[in-house]
Amino acid sequence: GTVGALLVFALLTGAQARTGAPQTAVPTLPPPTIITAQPIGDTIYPALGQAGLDVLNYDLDLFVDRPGTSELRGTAVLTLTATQPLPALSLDFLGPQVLEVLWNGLSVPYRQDQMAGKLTFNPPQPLLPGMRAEVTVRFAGRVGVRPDPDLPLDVGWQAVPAQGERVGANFTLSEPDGTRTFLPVNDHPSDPATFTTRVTVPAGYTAAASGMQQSEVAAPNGGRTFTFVQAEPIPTYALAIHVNRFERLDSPAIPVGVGGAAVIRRDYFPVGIPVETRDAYASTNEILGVLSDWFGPFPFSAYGSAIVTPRIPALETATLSTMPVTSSSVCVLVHETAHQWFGDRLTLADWSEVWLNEGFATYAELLWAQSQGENGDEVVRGWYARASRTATRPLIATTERQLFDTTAYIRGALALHAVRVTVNDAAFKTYLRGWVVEVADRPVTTADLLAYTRTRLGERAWAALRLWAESPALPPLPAKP
Ligand code: MET
Repeated sequence: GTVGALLVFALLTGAQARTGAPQTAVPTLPPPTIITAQPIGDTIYPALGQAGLDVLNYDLDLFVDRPGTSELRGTAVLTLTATQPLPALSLDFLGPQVLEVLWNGLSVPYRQDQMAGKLTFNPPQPLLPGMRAEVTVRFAGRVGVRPDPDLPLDVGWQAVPAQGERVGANFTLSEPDGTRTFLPVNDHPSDPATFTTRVTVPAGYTAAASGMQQSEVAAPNGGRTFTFVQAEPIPTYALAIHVNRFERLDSPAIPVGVGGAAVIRRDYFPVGIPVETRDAYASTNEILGVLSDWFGPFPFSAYGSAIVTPRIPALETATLSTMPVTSSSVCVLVHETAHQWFGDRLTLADWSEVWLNEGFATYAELLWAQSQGENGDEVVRGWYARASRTATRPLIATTERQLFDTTAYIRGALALHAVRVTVNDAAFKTYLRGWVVEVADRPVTTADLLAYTRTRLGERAWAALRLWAESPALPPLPAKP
């Protein structure tokens, strides 16, 4: 936790400092300016993000000239505001060389520290609460993934080389902090933002991204530029970008949105994958129907999946779940679809709270099974047996390795079941729907859920959740009294 205390950046102290105005002869450097930017203070990732920075929108213009490689060039325009005066700005960026940083259109000096993964600069005046600014970052080069033995995969911009009949492809798989491998971002779920994503790809390729497709236009040499608008704020890791030779399958829109609004339905299947891969996705509309009954209106205006060929975990990228061929089952699809509410719409205040995503998404698998006529006891007993076989811990994670462990998923789901058995299903449904509304405009914590549970359902439900959240040992199997 000491890295979280304060990050100090020496700005303009020599070779690493660049100016965005190369036409000016390099002047004598001004005296070294020491600027400070404090990270958000995440308990698992203490260096991520900047405290007091609020990114409202990311406008991205990306060029994938050679799909299947790690080459990426582009421009990110961030619309920023602040919740405290910020004399220095510090974005998370592990990506390639930055070519230019503009502050409201004017070039500013910057420092790119690839070791720390920070792109730091001083605006001409501090960014004050209530002010808005636009920062433009232009970059080009090789982007990568962030290797990490404590995560189930290397997160970030994935490159899938051509193989046999299949062309090279790229996609994002970024939870928890992979977006910074290819974009300058405030890379923390407590600062969700909207996105406009323009992706230019070579002839024969399709780009897909989170949000609604706004246009597809011709680009030089037979290429195409696809533009997507993600109009509702999402955490940075939930941004999907896919480049592949895709077949897009459009299905009838389904009226499960806010106020019964139609949710656009489209799925992207890479050309050449086994045709049975598609079977699970035929259930998407039914899944949306069942889950919106329990959780309330679907929070986005489109939903579907983009299928990828590497054997990796699935991810709940917003409006467009990223689904490996090897995870193309209804159960995984239910889980990722539930995350659209829990993770993408409701966002985490801290990575240690990730069970609030995974526990709810796992619980959705039981709700789905019951909607298909199963009574569910077997699912719960199976979960309990699994949790009993594994080391357990209180729900709030204390290490990175715990983020996606059995406790986060299974004990998290059992905790919700422990709440459910204290009330009837109608009350439980109102409780789930209310939670989505209650915390819609701030990142969530376990403390929030406990307080909400006590207010909504009373002492017994609260005590049950508290036991499941806090007990060092595994509490007894939840059962109806
Ligand atoms: N949130 C994902 C899931 O359980 C896991 C991502 S692993 C970094 O669906």
